[in-house]
Amino acid sequence: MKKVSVIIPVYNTTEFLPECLESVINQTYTDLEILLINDGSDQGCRDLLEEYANKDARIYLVDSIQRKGVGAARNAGINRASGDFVYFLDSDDYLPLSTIERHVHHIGSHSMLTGRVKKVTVKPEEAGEERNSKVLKNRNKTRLFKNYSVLNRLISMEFVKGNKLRFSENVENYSDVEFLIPCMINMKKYPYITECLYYKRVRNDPITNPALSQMDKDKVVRDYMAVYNLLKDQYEGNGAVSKFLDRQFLNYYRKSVIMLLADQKQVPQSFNSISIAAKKVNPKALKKLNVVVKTEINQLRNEKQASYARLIKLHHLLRNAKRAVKSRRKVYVFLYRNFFIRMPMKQKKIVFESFLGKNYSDSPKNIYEEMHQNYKDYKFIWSFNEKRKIPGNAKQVKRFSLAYYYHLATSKYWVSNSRLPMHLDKRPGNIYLQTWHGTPLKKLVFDMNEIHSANPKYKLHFYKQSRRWDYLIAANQYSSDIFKSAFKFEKKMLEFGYPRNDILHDAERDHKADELKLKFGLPLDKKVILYAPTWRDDDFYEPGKYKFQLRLNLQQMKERLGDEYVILLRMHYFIADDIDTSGAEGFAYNFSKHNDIADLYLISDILITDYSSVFFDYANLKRPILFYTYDLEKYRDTLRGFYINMEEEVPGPLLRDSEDVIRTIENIDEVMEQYKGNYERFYEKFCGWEKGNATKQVVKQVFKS
Ligand code: C2G
Repeated sequence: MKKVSVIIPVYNTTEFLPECLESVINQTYTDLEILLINDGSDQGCRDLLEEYANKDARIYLVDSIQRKGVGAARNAGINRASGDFVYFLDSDDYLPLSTIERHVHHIGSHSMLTGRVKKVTVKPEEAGEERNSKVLKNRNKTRLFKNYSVLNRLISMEFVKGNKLRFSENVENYSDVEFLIPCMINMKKYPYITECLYYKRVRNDPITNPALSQMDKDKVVRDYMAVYNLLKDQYEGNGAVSKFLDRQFLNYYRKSVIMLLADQKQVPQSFNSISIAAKKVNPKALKKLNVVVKTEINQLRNEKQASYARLIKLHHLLRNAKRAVKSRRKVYVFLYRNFFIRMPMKQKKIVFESFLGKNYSDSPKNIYEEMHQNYKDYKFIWSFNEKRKIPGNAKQVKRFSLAYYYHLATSKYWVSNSRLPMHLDKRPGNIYLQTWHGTPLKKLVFDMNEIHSANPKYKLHFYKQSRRWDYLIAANQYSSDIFKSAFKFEKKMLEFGYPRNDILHDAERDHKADELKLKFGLPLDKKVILYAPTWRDDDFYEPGKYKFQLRLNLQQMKERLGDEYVILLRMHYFIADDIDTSGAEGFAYNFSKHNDIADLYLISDILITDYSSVFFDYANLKRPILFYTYDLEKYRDTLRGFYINMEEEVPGPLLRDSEDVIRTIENIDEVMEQYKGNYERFYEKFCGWEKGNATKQVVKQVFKS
């Protein structure tokens, strides 16, 4: 059997290593030499490498205390390798178990065989039946080298040694190009193998532990220029390679450099390295360029930095204007970015928004109501998706309308309980109060390992959006501590409890509850159950539109509980499905579209929820809470993870099916007696700060009056 040297550079990828190494040591092809090249990793990572080296005799650890970069690590692997073939694998990636066998089985006398690199955010489901691989002999070489990567290529050692193939060592990025160019020159055929995958992990956290490709864009561009300059000099005499490099450079200029320079501050930083490279481009290669890019390249070649900066600015203005005409929203964003944010900022104007404009509720509502009664010299704007009936003299704007962008651009204060869009720029002097929308049970943002929800860039986007927050409200010490790590929040935490919960401590709350029951037309002689579940990350139609299947048997509940109770169904604001209450008329009422859940807390005698943060608020009423956790293991162990141990800490029973729920309600007093101790501890830890005056304290702190 031919031996394959699998070369794995490692730099602080502890969280990804087990999946990577397990996928190598369990390969169906066993004649492997597994070379772990430690590139100056921290002790934790090094210990894990040691552990694996002791676990499998085929694993060898090549140590470098100092970090030298992936190029140097791979070169060290080549020097150490004794196999007939080399195969490069990054330590945050992993392989289907038949990948190396398929390569060895099909490479024949070829110098290199290339398979597909598939980008993944979460572990893909194992494919059903394994399909056979075929070798496509003559793949187009430029296509083969389009991703500048040596990954998922089986390469004969003779070819590597014969052509002294090396990786660049003085750059972090694009160190593979120096290795690949001689391959392109010396290979007669460029065979591609089908059904032979390599899983390239797209790290969901480019802030805490970025992959190379997630590093600062200017560093990436500078590395590209360094590699281009090096190879242009190295292959000066080789017309074909030189032409290939020029074409690649101009593509890269259009695709990446221009985008980097959308931020004018980047021009002075990167101009020199790009100018040096541009001078090396053969003038003939400039012929097919459009006039704007051609002029830019000539400015670079003639080192005209000032006029180049003006030109690139005009380039982006025209580009954004051209893109803007594609949609009304883009026109508004263009006007917002180029005109509205240059208009005077009104010092006493506030924009409010709750739950992405979906309703008039939560802490922004309470803060608004406090202010429109006591701060008459302020102007109030509310952002909604649809017009709403609200008190006071606030101006309502439709979310994402022209007025929406105008008022956000010219208001000193923003108050929201959820994130505001990425494309809003924070003006100097803007004050952004993020009230957030609940004490977290489920792991949030940077405390989540895998991202199963619809947006793989969730962490990056969240990081950028939350950098604009000046104030963040925490309802308890537990939230304050968690928000600092989960959101990487370093600015002013407001620790007074939740403005939205003040009503739960209002002396008039029972009176208000009776008024509400009358207003909603609910029978006054019946007790009320509120069912308020949360959403499931992996069950969606599209981002923000989630599915939900009701697992409560309403007919049975009506039969067994209908004499004494009615039930209010309140779906999470992400749920797009309409809940079917047919057959439970007069018993089940759908309140998913009702503005403020706090109204429903007031009139409810029992809350049924699952992993939603609603129970932290409802506990302020010290009324029974039941947890209908029919998918506990999946939700806790796969989807999200929890900050507390539900079985031990929550103030009520965890129930697994509809029958459990009905029986528990039938015996609610005994059941709640069992949870008395839990409930007191829970109340102390999570509701201790709530005194009914959080709104006043927040307003005083933020609006400095
Ligand atoms: N909510 C609601 N109806 C539901 C569920 C939630 O009105 N059926 C409201 C409540 O105000 C709740 C908030 O939405 O506190 C957040 O809902 P969660 O179910 O906790 O889920 P999520 O939106 O993911 O927020 O820190 C808390 C987390 O951020 C969770």
